Amino acid sequence: MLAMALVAMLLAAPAWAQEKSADAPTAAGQEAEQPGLFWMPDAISTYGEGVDDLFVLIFWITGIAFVVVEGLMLWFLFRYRNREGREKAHYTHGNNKLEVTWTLATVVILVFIGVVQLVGDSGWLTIKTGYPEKDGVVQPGTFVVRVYGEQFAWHFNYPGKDGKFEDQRHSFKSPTNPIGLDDPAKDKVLPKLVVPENVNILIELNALGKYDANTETYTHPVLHSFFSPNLRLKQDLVPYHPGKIWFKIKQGTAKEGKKYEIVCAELCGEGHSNMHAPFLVLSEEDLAKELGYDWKTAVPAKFPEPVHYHQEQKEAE
Ligand SMILES: [Cu+2]
Repeated sequence: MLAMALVAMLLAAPAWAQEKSADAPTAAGQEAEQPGLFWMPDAISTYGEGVDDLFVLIFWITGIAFVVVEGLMLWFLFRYRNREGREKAHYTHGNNKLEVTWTLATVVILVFIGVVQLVGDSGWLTIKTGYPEKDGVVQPGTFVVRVYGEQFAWHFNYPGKDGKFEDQRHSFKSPTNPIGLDDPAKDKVLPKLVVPENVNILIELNALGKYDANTETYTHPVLHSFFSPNLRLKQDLVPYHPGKIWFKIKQGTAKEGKKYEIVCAELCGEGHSNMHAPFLVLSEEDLAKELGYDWKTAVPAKFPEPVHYHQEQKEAE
């Protein structure tokens, strides 16, 4: 009964959630976001809809199982409650046939979910294999960014006009060079992620340590997680193991210039909750203004080799 009421509430939610957001004050020039099914934020990546489909499918499978199991439990509690003249409950071994049936049914459901997300072009397989990069070479026409996460900030490193990323060392870090780029004037570093629409975007994720200029040592980077609810994308930043992610903004889904958000989704210290950055989808014109050059003329073919702590120390000696 309770479970049914809960499901009914969930189903009814989008209607009143929408009303509420329409009344809420919004920033100038920004439309109120229309929440999707179950309050989902707008999906703006090409595989976003596929992730939502999978979410809804799993929601219904587990939701129905939840209602059936809890419903039966409540019904049995009521049906076999203590009454005068009733026999006491006694232990029975169970029912082999029933147990084999529900084990096999679970296997079938799991295999079904596994197969479903392999087919089509918006499943898990696409997210994990669709990189616009082959054998370490970036495909032409790809928008490339190096992202650095540190306690507790995000830095977005775009290649400069020369179409190359600068090498990065912790010992180069300073207040005006927060990442520690070899020549920070040659690259573009922003505290926000800006991307174009409808092209492949390839991002390298790096965890950044802290540098102490007095002792000339740096503290090791820690785990963070790059999370964009609107992209339906989340990936850990593993120290010394740069990870790659890719996405493409589906044409017509993102509001140009609207402030979406990148957040850290891995508890990384006491400032973790402050670790978020703006994320904007821009027109080619606005993007050129932000970067100071036309990104299409400056696509790097490769990322610099990752540098490990010991290598950096050797270089320093
Ligand atoms: Cu964090």
